[in-house]
Amino acid sequence: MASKPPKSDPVQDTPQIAEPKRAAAGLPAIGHTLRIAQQQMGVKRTALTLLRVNQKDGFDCPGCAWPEPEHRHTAEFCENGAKAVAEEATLRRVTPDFFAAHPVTDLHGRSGYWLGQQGRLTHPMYLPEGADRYEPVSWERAFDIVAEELAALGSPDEALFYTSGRTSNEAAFLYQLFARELGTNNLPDCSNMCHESSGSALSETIGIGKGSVLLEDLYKADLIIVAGQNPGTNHPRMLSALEKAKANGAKIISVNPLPEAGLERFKNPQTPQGMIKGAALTDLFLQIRLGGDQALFRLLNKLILETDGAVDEDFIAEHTHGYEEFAATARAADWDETLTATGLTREKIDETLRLVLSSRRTIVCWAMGLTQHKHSVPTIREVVNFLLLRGNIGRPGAGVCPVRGHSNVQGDRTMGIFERPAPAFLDALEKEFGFTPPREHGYDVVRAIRALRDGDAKVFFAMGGNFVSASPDTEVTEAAMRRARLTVHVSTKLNRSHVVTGARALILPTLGRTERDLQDSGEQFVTVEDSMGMVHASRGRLEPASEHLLSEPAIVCRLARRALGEASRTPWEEFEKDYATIRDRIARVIPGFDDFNARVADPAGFALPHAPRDERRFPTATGKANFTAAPVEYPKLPEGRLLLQTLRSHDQYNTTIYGLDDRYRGIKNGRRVVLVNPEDARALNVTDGSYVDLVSEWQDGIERRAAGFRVVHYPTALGCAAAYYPETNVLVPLDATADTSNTPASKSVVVRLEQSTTD
Ligand SMILES: Nc1nc2c(c(=O)[nH]1)N[C@H]1C(S)=C(S)[C@@H](COP(=O)(O)OP(=O)(O)OC[C@H]3O[C@@H](n4cnc5c(=O)[nH]c(N)nc54)[C@H](O)[C@@H]3O)O[C@H]1N2
Ligand SMILES: Nc1nc2c(c(=O)[nH]1)N[C@H]1C(S)=C(S)[C@@H](COP(=O)(O)OP(=O)(O)OC[C@H]3O[C@@H](n4cnc5c(=O)[nH]c(N)nc54)[C@H](O)[C@@H]3O)O[C@H]1N2
Ligand SMILES: [Mo]
Repeated sequence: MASKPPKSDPVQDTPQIAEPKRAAAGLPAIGHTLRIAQQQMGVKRTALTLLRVNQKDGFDCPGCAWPEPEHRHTAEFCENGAKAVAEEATLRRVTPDFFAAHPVTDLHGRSGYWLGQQGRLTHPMYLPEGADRYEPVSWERAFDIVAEELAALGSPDEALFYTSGRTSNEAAFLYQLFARELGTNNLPDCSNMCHESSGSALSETIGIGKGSVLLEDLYKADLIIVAGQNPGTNHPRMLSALEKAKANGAKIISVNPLPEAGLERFKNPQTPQGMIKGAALTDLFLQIRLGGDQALFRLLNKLILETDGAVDEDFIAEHTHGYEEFAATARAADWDETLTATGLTREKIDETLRLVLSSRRTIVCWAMGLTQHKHSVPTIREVVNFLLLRGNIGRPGAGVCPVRGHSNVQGDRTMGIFERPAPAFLDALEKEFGFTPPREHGYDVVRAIRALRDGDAKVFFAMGGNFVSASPDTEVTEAAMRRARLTVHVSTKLNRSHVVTGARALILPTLGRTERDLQDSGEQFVTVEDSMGMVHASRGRLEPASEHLLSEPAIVCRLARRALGEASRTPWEEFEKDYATIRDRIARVIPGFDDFNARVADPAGFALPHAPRDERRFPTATGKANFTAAPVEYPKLPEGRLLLQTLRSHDQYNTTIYGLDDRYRGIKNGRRVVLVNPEDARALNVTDGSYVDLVSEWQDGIERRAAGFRVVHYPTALGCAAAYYPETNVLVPLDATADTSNTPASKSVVVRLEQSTTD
């Protein structure tokens, strides 16, 4: 039997602390998964659904963007993938009766966890101006309302079209087409808060903003460096790949302020011996200070340059640009400064260098630990320098591997969800659809919030996600949203963005990945692109959560017809009926998708071209791979302060909270915790178990406060604290962003701890 959602709220947040775990996955993980899944779906649906994840005729796991292995096990799902599926396939429902019983003011007082646990949205709902209750609305009326507000704008650039990374290629392509036919490039997306820094650094240096390795490259590598990533929780299937790489002889270095369980030891749930014994994954753990990675890679580059024969001179001469200037800068790297910035010892760095020099094929993987700092773009460029030096891009077993988050975030970008589209992409749209796309750049996430705040944007439309909770500076963001004329959310589940609204608001409920998508021409499938540029089909099989749901492509098509009217010559009706016709257009507009419909029929999918990977061709401004030289930066910490990173627990998917435990870190039944090194805690005079407020200090002089966090003594790097997002987003100043990519610097927030007044 599926259980009911929690009744009381706030759900009691009373953290209990045990020793952090040293191993990830394995039996406890499976037991835990089934328990969570059965609470949401019941026993039978759990079995049926989980068997379909990532199977040849099944749906793409909505958990993360890690690629599918070629030979899939019958149960190739991971604990957290299963939780993501259970959240969507839940039997709980949020009906019009629910909204009648819960005015918006009531819902606003609830936690994000409680909201999410209520179940799937079943009907389009409308919040009229001045009202305190959402009421059911017909789809026709809903589209009329959006069209009305769009028509009333002084310019299409007063509308914002946000995307979260679960949206399929087909829906994303239509969505950006609609926005551009309307006349705006305002397409902020979750990527702006996520891997934008990777995209910025990689496009400039290697000519394409995507990773250059395939799964089989990991199996061929001699050395894999995993920096700023917690795969045991966020990309559990990556651990199987690392295990295989290791069996093939690879060494693994993990670079992280925290000793993360999955990287220390992995118990593979897919193999009997793996479940019992587990494999030690990390050969060398570099417990780095937050933001110290650029300094680390800079020094390694200096040391490589100083080693005879360590540099791949032929590669550098033939394929790269900017070597001399880079080399001069790198040679000037300073040991003392590096030790300060990283908190590492000379011995650890020497050991790292030995592993680096004895590897002929090196891969660097990274995620949010590298992308969410002020100096993230130069940090990732330094990683590229590091790989270029020894010719580690564009050959088997080597390359850059930014590990993406949302399951189709990379595909959405490929489909044109980007506020700064390439001119060639717009030319192709113009030619195919016969309209003049806007050329001026649009707003990214941070600029979109400023535009709402300043009254420059008035309509906010979201294709998925939870903008209000995911964005930085919660108070500023909430106030900005409230200034909108209209906020619209295409969603599967209730979240905070539905209750912090503009003057009017709409919730448009949609199908999830797991559900059957039936249109006039028959059953449809959609496509997604994983973190390694592999495109494949995803087909839901479950009965939709409600008969009133529309698919994301259908919502865009109907809205476009209503809002653009006669002005649009695009066959929206045909697109809605048959998604194959959308793919035909994608094939004509986006390079690498030729014969899309035919090729996607192959269950293994197909790889998109990647010039650096496939032919060592670098489509940059110089026509070569670019070395770069930038000053080393790292966060400087004033006396008595800590540097706080805001990260994910094991029981959450971004702003969706599955439960209150963070099993691998030994934390139970509470999320308002702050992990502090015992030595720092002593110096700051805070004991384990005491309650503190986190107060962030930034150059604007404004103090931002998150109250009532339990201090947990934890083996994190000195000076570096950690607490969960989104509770801590109140602390991240809107303007504290990464240079160039404008990504919120949510992994380096300067805080002081104050005795809590609210414990
Ligand atoms: N179950 C689950 N899966 C997910 C998600 C989820 O919320 N839940 N989210 C998805 C999304 S959208 C994304 S983007 C990914 C996120 O995947 P991750 O990037 O793994 O997620 P975070 O929890 O933000 O973890 C950041 C990691 O980097 C480390 N770190 C922080 N700062 C630094 C630094 O300065 N240097 C170094 N070297 N390390 C640092 C942290 O200690 C932590 O281990 O996961 C995706 N998959
Ligand atoms: N402080 C701090 N802030 C961060 C981060 C951090 O590490 N620290 N990480 C950042 C990162 S990496 C990211 S990616 C963003 C995430 O930002 P978002 O992508 O905006 O947030 P999510 O929590 O993933 O969105 C969850 C909501 O998506 C909806 N949803 C789920 N599936 C579907 C679907 O199939 N279709 C539709 N239409 N809706 C669906 C549900 O209603 C659910 O409530 O947050 C960012 N914010
Ligand atoms: Mo992300």
